[in-house]
Amino acid sequence: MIKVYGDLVSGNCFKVKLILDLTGVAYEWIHTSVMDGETRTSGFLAKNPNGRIPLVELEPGDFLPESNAALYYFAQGSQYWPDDNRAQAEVLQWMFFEQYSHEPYIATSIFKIKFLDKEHELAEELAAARPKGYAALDLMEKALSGASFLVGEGPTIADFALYAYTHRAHLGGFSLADYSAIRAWLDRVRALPGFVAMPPYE
Ligand SMILES: N[C@@H](CCC(=O)N[C@@H](CS)C(=O)NCC(=O)O)C(=O)O
Repeated sequence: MIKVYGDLVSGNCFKVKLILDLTGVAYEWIHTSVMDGETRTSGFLAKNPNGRIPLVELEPGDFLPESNAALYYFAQGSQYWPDDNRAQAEVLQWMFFEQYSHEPYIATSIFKIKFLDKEHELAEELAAARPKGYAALDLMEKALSGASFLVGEGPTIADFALYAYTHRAHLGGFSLADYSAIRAWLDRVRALPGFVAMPPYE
């Protein structure tokens, strides 16, 4: 059985759970905590030298790191990966955008505030991330105004890649109050059959 090393407080890990739940693939979840240093043990580094979760073990000893690589892998043959090359390129465009223009500002702000508990200590860094995170949200809002999903008519892994940290953006100090198209899109993702929510932040 497929194994996923991850922690459900992480949006990157949640992406993998989401695609597996939505496509009905059975998996074993192996809780691996960043905060307890479990991604940096010699045992874990032997599995993923990059020392990060999520990590998928497809077959014993066959490891696939990177959340968006996992989204791609498990979406093959499903409705969440389009057939058309142009649409595939657009899905990838959003997934690269997520890693370069969204996650580095929104996810890292959540981490600094909620997990490191350093909102005051890191106030300058957080303030610098704020306009960049909002720029990513502005771009998504524009794309989703008049569209149900990011690419084409139905949900794709582009939506799942961006759902992960957008629905928790408030935890990083980003308000979605002015983003009605994003909020409606979040609801559409949540309404997909098989969707299982990320556990609430304690
Ligand atoms: N680009 C990677 C990022 C993975 C990542 O940064 N994971 C964090 C948790 S969300 C982690 O494992 N951090 C542990 C560390 O850096 O030591 C992905 O999308 O999977």
